[in-house]
Amino acid sequence: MGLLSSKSSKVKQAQILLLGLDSAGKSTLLYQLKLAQSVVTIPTIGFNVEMIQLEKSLLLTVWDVGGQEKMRTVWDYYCENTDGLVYVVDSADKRRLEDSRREFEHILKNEHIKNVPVILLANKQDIPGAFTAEDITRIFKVKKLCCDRNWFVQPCCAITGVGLTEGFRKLTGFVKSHVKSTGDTLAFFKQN
Ligand code: G3D
Repeated sequence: MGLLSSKSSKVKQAQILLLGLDSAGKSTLLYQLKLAQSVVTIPTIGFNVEMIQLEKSLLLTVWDVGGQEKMRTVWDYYCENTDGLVYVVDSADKRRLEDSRREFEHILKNEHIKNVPVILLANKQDIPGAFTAEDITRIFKVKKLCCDRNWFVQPCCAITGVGLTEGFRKLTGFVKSHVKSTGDTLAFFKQN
């Protein structure tokens, strides 16, 4: 992981949509990935954008749109030109798990992200009693809902960073094969 170096002029850019209910851990994981350290977060208002590069040739531009109820109504508008979806679940929030599942099911119906690869991050695995990645796979009916695309459910802890790189590496691989199979092209990243 790291920022673009001045030599990487041939880097392609993929647009990644990062969704999940508020407090799922999106801001924390973005900063953790970016800085490899935990930071104090404030609820996402509007959106955060971060660039993450796990491979020399591919830069992920990650859009964290925010998960509060009023922001969920605009998730659909961000789907256009998306190359990959990362959906973050607070695996310990049993009260809102059904809300999260319902939003997940809804967003997958968006035409713009049809067949687009999905990584579900089963976050907050450090909290005792949290649902496991297997539980989340079953409860979210991922096999059924994502039968038309590549998907993976990655257990993680955004505070420590455990599992994050693995999840985003998996996504990078999926995005590359999706682009190849659809014949789509990714834009080159333009440096100033
Ligand atoms: P959001 O961007 O999805 O809205 P945040 O969520 O990243 O702001 O995280 C919401 C709260 O969950 C934060 O706590 C954050 O520290 C916590 N959190 C995020 N990931 C994890 C995790 O993996 N484990 C645990 N235990 N907590 C996590 P505060 O207290 O700042 O509200």
